[in-house]
Amino acid sequence: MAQNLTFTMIKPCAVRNGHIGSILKMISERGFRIKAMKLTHMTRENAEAFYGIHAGKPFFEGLVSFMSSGPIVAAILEKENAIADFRELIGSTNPANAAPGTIRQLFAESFTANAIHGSDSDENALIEGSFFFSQMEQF
Ligand code: IDP
Ligand code: MG
Repeated sequence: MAQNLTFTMIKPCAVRNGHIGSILKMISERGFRIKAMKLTHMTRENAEAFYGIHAGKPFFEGLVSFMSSGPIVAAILEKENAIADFRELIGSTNPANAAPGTIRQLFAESFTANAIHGSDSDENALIEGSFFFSQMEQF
């Protein structure tokens, strides 16, 4: 896949708390273009599969319950250097360590309920985007 795409989810906590608009504004102002987007709801099975790499870790059960607890916004974003720039925009996984002005620092509720997902590599962006968008390979 081209190196200018990433996959994101606005997680259930941020949707519940009414932050979709604020987060999309930050994403847009940082220069990302939305290539595909939908409001959807992961089942427990979807969340177990999506986060399969974390199976067996102490936080896995809580993560799966949380991610299937309400609607999410899934999206494919395009920008030069998308993976790294988006990880910078969202901030550290643990919001307690997230830099000021990052999405997680502003909107996270907890380590697990940390407002937003961002892919960590081009390869995973393709895998994760394909999980939600059948046309992923065409972008
Ligand atoms: P990332 O989302 O920043 O890439 P990962 O290590 O891939 O972080 O973990 C996936 C998600 O699992 C995190 O975004 C967070 O919601 C949750 N998570 C990761 N590590 C912990 C932890 O130590 N405690 C609680 N939740 C965690
Ligand atoms: Mg990750």
